[in-house]
Amino acid sequence: MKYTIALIGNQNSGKTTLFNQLTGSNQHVGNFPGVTVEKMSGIVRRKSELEIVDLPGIYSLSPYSTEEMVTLDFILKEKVDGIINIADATNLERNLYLTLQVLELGIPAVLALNMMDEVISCGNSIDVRKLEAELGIPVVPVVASRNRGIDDLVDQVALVVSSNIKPEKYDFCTGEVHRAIHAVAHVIEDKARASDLPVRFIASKLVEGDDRFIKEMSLTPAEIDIIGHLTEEMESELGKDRESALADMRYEYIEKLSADAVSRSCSVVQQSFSSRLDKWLTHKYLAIPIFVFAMVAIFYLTFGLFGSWLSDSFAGIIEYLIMVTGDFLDSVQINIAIRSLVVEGILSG
Ligand SMILES: Nc1nc2c(ncn2[C@@H]2O[C@H](COP(=O)(O)OP(=O)(O)O)[C@@H](O)[C@H]2O)c(=O)[nH]1
Ligand SMILES: [Mg+2]
Repeated sequence: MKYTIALIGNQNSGKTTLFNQLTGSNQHVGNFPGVTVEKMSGIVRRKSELEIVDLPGIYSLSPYSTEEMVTLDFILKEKVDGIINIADATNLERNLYLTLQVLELGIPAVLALNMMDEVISCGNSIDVRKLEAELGIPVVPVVASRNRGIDDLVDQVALVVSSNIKPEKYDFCTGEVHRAIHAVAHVIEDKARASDLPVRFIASKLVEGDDRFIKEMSLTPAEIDIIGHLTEEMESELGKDRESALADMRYEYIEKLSADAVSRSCSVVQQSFSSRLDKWLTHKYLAIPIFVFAMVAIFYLTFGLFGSWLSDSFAGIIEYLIMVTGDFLDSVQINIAIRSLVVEGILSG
């Protein structure tokens, strides 16, 4: 039996490094059909029944970029048997966003926590067992660049795919989002199954506003109407749009999870500062006032404070020049007309 495993993760999470460790030189380069996105595949060294496909680096399974669409199409159309989701453990919160979407796919998956060397050398620690219990899939700490944890990862992957062990959990939402997703799942259930699409994942997509799969499932106008209505209800109850509702729900869950499972004695100050800054600069209501304030401040500094300092210092220099030149011309007893021309004409002018 041969199994196809998709390797997915954020950019710079160490995907290519891990891919190389897993496959050695057994690699094959190709393209995804119709796009110029490179597709690397290779056979796992110790387990030749596992074929790994290194997919493009992505941050979510939403259709925001070609890479994200290519990845999702590949996973759904090629019917991959399993997923290795690699996460940069030094940046766990951002990386887990993709993980929550992966779990909804209902495909056997393993989370590879990469860059554990950096987490440890920084003095932090991650409770892997807690993560595993909360996420409902095997979590394996690895250091891809030093070939650590790779054998364990391969064993876990072989186990989940050969026994078809699907993620135990996929429901991370509460309240209005929960209600909307479940109601939509109920509406589409039969047709999604008939089209061999993961019900829960597609329900979240529809609530999020991603309509890509409507055609494939041949939903009726009445069904589409119901979905629209359920989503609008959720938006008005929560007072935010559908995309924010889902993103906020995922981040809330992740924040709680990482507060439980990650202990930080060293904080990556720069990262948290820039992400905090980002949060304000891209805030829904505050972004524009902050932008206007920044522009006014720059304008004031240039033409106000700094400008007046510049013109004051310039005037001071000229006055000094007039005085020095006048004294000099007096001392050499130059013609009064020339002195007047230089001092009152040229310099003062
Ligand atoms: N410290 C450390 N660095 C790693 C590890 N894995 C990968 N890297 C480095 O992280 C960077 C990005 O890795 P790469 O495999 O190109 O990431 P990709 O964008 O996900 O394919 C490279 O400089 C790697 O050498 C790891 O476990 N620990
Ligand atoms: Mg890469």
